Amino acid sequence: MSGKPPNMIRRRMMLMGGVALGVVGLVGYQFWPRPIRASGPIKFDKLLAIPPLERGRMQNGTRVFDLTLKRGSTVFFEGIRTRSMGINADYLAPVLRLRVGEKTRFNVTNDLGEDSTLHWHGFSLPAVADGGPHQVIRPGETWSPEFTITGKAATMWFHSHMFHKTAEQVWAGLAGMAIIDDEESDLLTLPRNYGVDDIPVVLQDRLFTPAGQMPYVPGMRARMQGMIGNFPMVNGTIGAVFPASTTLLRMRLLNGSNASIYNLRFDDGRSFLQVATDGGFLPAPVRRSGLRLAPGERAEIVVDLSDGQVAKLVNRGIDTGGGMMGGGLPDFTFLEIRPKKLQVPSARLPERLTTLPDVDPARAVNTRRFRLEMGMMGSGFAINGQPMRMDVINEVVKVGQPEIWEVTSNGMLPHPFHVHGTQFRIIDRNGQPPMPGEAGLKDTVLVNPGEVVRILVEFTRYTDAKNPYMYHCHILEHEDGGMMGQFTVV
Ligand SMILES: [Cu+2]
Repeated sequence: MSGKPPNMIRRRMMLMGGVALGVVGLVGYQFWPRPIRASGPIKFDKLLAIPPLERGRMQNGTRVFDLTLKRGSTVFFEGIRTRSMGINADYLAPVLRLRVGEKTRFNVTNDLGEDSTLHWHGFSLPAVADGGPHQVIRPGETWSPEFTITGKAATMWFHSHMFHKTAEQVWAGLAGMAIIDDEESDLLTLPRNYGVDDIPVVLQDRLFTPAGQMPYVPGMRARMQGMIGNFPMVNGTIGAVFPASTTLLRMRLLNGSNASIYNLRFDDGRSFLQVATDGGFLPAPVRRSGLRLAPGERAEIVVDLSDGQVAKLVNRGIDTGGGMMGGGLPDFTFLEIRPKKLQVPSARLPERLTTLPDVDPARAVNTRRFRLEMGMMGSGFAINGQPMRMDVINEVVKVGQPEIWEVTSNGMLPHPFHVHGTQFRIIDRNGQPPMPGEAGLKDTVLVNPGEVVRILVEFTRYTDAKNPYMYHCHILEHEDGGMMGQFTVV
């Protein structure tokens, strides 16, 4: 692991922080941003923010959501208002509750004063409703994509996908979680009382200045490895505590950071059960003691709190594979879960959760290769030698024909590869079948240096010769830099 302060910005911040601390003391701020360190400097004394549930309204058989992208200010540190962006909120968004089979419309109004988009990450939908770089919402305009929710019960998310501005706008807060239910999830005896035993856990880190702002100013290193923060947060709460009233707690983990790959575990080493990947339930719960979650990925876990002991969700720094370049993250705590004295006993978890078809690469009619490329100096981002260009369609895929996509990278950094408009399955990593925890439906897969990752991709429903979907690295600085391509489904 690599626990040293990873860059000069951070060291300079510490110095500036020291100088400014005196000044701040004078004006009476009670808390001061400090760099990420082993859970020390952050006081865990704030209730975890649980975003309100938004169920929309029914209008002629369509579920309708009114969403506004806006600027706001957020109190991350007592006494300091930090400029931020959000969706019907000052930072992040309400959790949208959706249902498989329901026709759904989102009226997305842009009050930011700058161009933006809203991408439905993980959803199978028509390309024109995807919210990628081509569905720009101009300031003051409203964009109203409409589609039927398909697939399975899952934890999805949505975020800005504005070309060259995704990293900056997501950093400011333009992202949120969506929970999809279906008939299968209705019947499972999993914790599902929102905010009580079933909680959203949006994991992020942000780099705060001594004045408590989080401007998006990537230096050369950040353009190369992505913007890494000095404070971890959960649902926008720094130093979050969740009082748990039940013996089992379901946590819907989403890595909503720009660039950080989190190595999650509990501080006391307790194991937990993973019940879902990006696109829905695993066939059966998988017992794990740690979980690596890259930007864009989700995992649902259930943790047993019946021992009544505090459980801290922590990042344990390991080398991300980049060596000096990758840097890795130090150890820190995201969240303290404090069981209440009187615990409500939870129902036993089911042994089977869903059925998934076997991954059969023999079904594939075609193989495509994607080589993720970057140069040394925070430039040269490309896929197969081609940096993202809005007017170039890189691939044309036939509907209903499964394909093998073989993904590799040229450099020393791991890259989370995300495909729009579908859920895929991992065939293998360097010839080895995926571990049980990623053997389910996926839309984002981490490609480690030197690794050949093969995925089975299929588009079954929508065709559009004109409007493309995207595939890209979900390290947002890499994406904005050009590690992205476009494909149509015909
Ligand atoms: Cu990348």
